[in-house]
Amino acid sequence: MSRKLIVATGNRGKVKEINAIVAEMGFDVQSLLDLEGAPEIIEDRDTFEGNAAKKAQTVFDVFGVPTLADDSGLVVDALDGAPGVYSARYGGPGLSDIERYEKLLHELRDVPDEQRTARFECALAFVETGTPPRIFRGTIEGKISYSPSGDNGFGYDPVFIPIERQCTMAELSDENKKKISHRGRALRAFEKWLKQTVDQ
Ligand code: ITT
Repeated sequence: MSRKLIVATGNRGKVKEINAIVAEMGFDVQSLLDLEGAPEIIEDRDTFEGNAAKKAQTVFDVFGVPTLADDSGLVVDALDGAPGVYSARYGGPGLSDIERYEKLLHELRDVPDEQRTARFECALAFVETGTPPRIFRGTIEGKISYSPSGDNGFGYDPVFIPIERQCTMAELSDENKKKISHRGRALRAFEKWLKQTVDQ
């Protein structure tokens, strides 16, 4: 019988990317988009790890099912690390993904190429019965483009050029994004740990 897992996110882009990987691991997955009675979670921690742990623990406490949460964002060096943990709320509530990355491009309009360095970071937190949250991390380095390009992925993907690539993250296939992305890397760390705990 497959093992149940709740993916504690309501972000459709994340659900798609995470489900593709954890379903392959043999989990019977549900996200907050499938569940009624999901708690509201105030993301008030100042690190990706802190917010991921809070999301996973809060959802686990309500449903009692092993839970994986993702907190992630874009860290831009020329903006002293912004938007960082505020990536989903950058520019204020109610903006679309497009309005948010347009604001970012506007803020960086006078920043020269060599200073446009940035990275996506992801912290995954996994909670199951009787354990504190376990954290898995992933990062991808890159640069912010001057204009958006591509329509795959979500969020800031159209304006992020991964290091050693000539295109934005939104121009990569799902398969190629998974191989190099912050989330793909964190998920592989989670998978490795799971295999080790099963083998013990
Ligand atoms: P949940 O809390 O429900 O998971 P959220 O969108 O609010 O959804 P976060 O607080 O972790 O999640 O914010 C992450 C934001 O960072 C996300 O909304 C995107 O704007 C951006 N982001 C994270 N991963 C990304 C990716 O792979 N590609 C593009 N943008 C990404």
